[in-house]
Amino acid sequence: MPLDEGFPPSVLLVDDDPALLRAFRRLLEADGYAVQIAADGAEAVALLKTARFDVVLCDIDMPHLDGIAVLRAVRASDWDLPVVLITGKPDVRTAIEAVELGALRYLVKPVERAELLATMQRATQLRQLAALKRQALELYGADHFQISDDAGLEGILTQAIEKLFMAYQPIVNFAQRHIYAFEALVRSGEPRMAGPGALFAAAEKLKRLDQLGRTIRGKVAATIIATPDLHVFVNLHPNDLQDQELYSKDAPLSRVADRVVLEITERAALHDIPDVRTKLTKLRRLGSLIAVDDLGSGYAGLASFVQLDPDVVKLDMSLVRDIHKNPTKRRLVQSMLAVCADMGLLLVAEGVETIEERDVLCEVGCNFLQGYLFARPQAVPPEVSW
Ligand code: G
Ligand code: MN
Repeated sequence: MPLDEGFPPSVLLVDDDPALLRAFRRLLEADGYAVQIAADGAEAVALLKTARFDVVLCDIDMPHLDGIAVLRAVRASDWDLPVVLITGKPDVRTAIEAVELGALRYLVKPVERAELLATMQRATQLRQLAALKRQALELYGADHFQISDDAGLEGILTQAIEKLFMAYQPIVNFAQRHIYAFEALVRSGEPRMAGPGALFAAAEKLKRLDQLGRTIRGKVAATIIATPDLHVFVNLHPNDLQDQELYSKDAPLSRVADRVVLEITERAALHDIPDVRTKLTKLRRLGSLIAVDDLGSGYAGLASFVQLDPDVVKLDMSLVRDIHKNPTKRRLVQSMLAVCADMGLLLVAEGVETIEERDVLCEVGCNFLQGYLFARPQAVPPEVSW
């Protein structure tokens, strides 16, 4: 799939074995890629400085500068460039380093033709998604909220957690006039910390994020247990991923995990969280699906998207707002839908407020919608008037 209309995806191919270099090059060119070759790590690093590539396919075992060093050089400046590593001598140390540095795949020689081409296709799709996200971010920026400096913060947070409740907003399949699920959104009856921004800022400052996350999950679990057939999207804060309670079989939300989609926002970086992949595997084993939230708003690089390997993608509402007046947004959303469909991901558009926005989203084929147009978040999961 071309990244720029009319241009084939460009690949930097690095291997110190000339025969393999020739064989891979022939294979990739036959599959429609534009290939540049480098015979060692140093040459690859030099090329990376002068040319733009969509994917790097690199041997690990090379003299002087090996594949891991090339990957490190890429990551020093670019978290979005997919790097596929190949090795004849797989070992745990390089595999771990490869994952930590956000390598897309670690292939072991001899590499099957089909596996290589499938990996390259996925790499190209991810590169395309990353490029679209960057465009969205450049066009529509990101929001910030302010952290309050109030001395009485501790007491206010305690009050706010006591008065915590969840509001539920439907995610609809509009084509079928059917409620697909609900997103649970945290609210508090304490007016000084009524919403997630203020609650999480205070909890972070006071190191009470575990308490806040557990309270939220406990409330959602209670509602799910009490409501037959209720499926809920639950927002996770990056801190929640560090809390062992999240992974416990006996935790309230784990007991209903097959009715839960966990949303992880793009707004926060996941680089500092160790073993994200293992953590998500545990959550999937408990029965949850994973969604990337606020796509198109965050600074998170491609590596975090790969690590999350989501089932669902939620488009940030900045891409939905006034989409009927803005052909660039429309094209961007259409392209994101195409990539998500290719990757087998469900795309949900958030923050739909008007009939005009809804109609354009439907026209481009985005059927899963959420927003005030259908229902405001409410303490009792609301009905939708179509
Ligand atoms: O980051 P996340 O996508 O989880 O946050 C969703 C937030 O957006 C919630 O606070 C919710 O109340 C709000 N929201 C939901 N629907 C709409 C909408 O149609 N318009 C606007 N402006 N906000 C919305
Ligand atoms: Mn969300």
